[in-house]
Amino acid sequence: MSKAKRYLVTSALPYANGPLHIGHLAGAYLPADIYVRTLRLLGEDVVYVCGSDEHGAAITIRAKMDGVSPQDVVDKYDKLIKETFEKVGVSFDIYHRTSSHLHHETAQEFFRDLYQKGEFIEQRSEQYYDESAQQFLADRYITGTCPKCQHEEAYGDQCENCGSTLSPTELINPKSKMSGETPVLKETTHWYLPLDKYEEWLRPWIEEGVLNGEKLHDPYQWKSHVLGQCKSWIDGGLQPRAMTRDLTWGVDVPQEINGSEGKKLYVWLDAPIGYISATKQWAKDNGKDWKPYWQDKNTDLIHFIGKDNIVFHCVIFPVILKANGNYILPKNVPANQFLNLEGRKISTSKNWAIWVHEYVEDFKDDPKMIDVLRYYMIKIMPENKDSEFTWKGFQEANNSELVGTFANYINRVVVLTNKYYNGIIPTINQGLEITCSEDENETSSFQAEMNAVAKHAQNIKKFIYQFDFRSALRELMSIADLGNKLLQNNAPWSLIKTDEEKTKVVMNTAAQVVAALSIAVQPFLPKTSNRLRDLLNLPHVVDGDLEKLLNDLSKHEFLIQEGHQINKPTHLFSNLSDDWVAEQVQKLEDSQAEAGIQYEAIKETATFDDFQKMDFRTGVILEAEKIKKAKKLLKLTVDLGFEQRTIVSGIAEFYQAEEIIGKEVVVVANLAPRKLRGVESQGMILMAENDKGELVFVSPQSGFGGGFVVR
Ligand code: B3M
Ligand code: ZN
Repeated sequence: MSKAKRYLVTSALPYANGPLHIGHLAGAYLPADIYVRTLRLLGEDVVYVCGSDEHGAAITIRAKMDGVSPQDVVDKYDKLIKETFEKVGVSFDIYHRTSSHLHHETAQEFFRDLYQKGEFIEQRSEQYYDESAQQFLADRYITGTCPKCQHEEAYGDQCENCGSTLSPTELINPKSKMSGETPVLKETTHWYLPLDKYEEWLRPWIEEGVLNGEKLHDPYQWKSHVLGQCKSWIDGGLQPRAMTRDLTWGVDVPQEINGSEGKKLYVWLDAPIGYISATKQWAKDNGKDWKPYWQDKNTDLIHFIGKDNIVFHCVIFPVILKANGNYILPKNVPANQFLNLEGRKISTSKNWAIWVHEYVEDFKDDPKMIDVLRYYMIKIMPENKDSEFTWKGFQEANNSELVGTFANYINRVVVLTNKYYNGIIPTINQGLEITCSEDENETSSFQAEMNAVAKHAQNIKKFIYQFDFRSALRELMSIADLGNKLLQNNAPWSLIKTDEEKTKVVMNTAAQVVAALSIAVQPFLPKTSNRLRDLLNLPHVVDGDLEKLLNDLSKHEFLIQEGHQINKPTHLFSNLSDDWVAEQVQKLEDSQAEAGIQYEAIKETATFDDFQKMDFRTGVILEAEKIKKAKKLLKLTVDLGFEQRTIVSGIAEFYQAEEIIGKEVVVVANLAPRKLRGVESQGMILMAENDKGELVFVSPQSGFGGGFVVR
């Protein structure tokens, strides 16, 4: 495979149904931003596209909850999301949106092409229909119990708990998200993409990188968890998948197609095409040709996403691109795993999240805090496994690394250069020996130290090409470490008393290290790069400057010239106190508590007659045991006094089996029995959710606050 002539980089289009949280940033945006910034600094031709994903259930359910139109929802959040990305320095070449006319046109062209090529299977089938909302229900409009892991909030197309791909009719106890009622099955026609038909080329393309006998990518450069998910999806048997839905909001199925009335494109057909329409818009805005970026095999197409989007980017979208016939396929899909927060999953509904726009607002008077957030998020980036954001960890990364290593080093060089040479970079005799930064017992030289810096700078480039951003960041910090040791081992503050010429070599070399940092830091901490360049009285970094740095280092060229005047010292970062950490944690808990009073949208009004049908009985738990491979379920034997019941209850995350034996409980005794993990459950235990989102028993003695759920 030859080296790419150009790059088309995408980040997952965020649903415009709410603000961004730090998990989004760490997943699909920060890694992509570092990658494209590095490519630009290496002089590569790269276009980075994204935009708001404005269709699908995520939008219409939000609109219903807020009592506004879907367009109102997307207009509000498209604006907020776009501004937020700008403020944290995610440097798209275009941030577009899928409600645009150009996108609708592009998506319809794709559909028409697939239809005319006969790629679709037209199929009448039964779909869930909500009789009170008077509409068919697409996948995300239906929730129910996952047949694979019993997760009770699984969606019609996917269970986010175990990652299984589902179809709505597989859900146990399906409920409509529009009305809360049980939907009915109704006949409708849709156009299906026969994914099974493409397995023949899909499998070798994914597993070996080979398509029609040509090696297109190296699967060993793909993340193992990405390949693993694709393989299990293909091994599980690809099924025909409906590419249209009965919806009122989305891209219309081209109206010339018979039966298209009231039909929209499935959001996962339309959204990835958003990358192409965004590129078209970028080309229009910049007088460029979009086609080479999507249709020339010398382009590397890279999709940055979160792990829940792997199958759509590695299977469905490539199938659509290949079926069209004019498009390249992705070179890599470096999906990240998930970021957790203070020991818990980030949860929008429970407001357990750090909202990026709120962080930006909180620290709007302290711009360096944007780069502190970027730094810590790169340091803990969930590249190959889920990782954890803690405010304590945030403080440690800032205080010991950004302040202790990076900023202190730079400050010492600037202070001493101003003190000894009035801020003028000294002229040196490069032949003089100095003490080695790596080993205080070894001698070194200007050239040797530049070689050491060059090694780390080359490693930054290597790791970024491998999408290993954590290692790349460590290499950046190794350059600052090298500088610190150069000063420590040569002690210019003493050396100047005995050997001025040698001191000049040490201080000039130290200044070159600072100049190298000012360029190499830019992809990670763009604001810091600009502030550091200002401190050095040098122009801000521009495209090609990393390539120039690597060349200059290899030839021992000065990065900052002898005689150059730098500015007075200023602190790039400052320590964060324990009180500051406590304040952030408190803020998080307060916002979570507030959320506690924002119940899930209250369901449709239940009439008294509805409630009358429920038969509540008291009981005592006689036996309790975990159910194998079902992390949330306990199998209970409950004595109702007049009979004993077996009841399966989703409380295993909150209670140990042995601790609830003997507990008095309230049972919903007249629910239809249902099988969960092979066990027939004959009723439900009444539970209440407290303000921490934990489940507590509604017992015959105790009262309870807040809304209640039945488990
Ligand atoms: N809108 C975001 C998500 O599932 C989804 C990505 C689309 S990328 C084409 O989190
Ligand atoms: Zn599941």
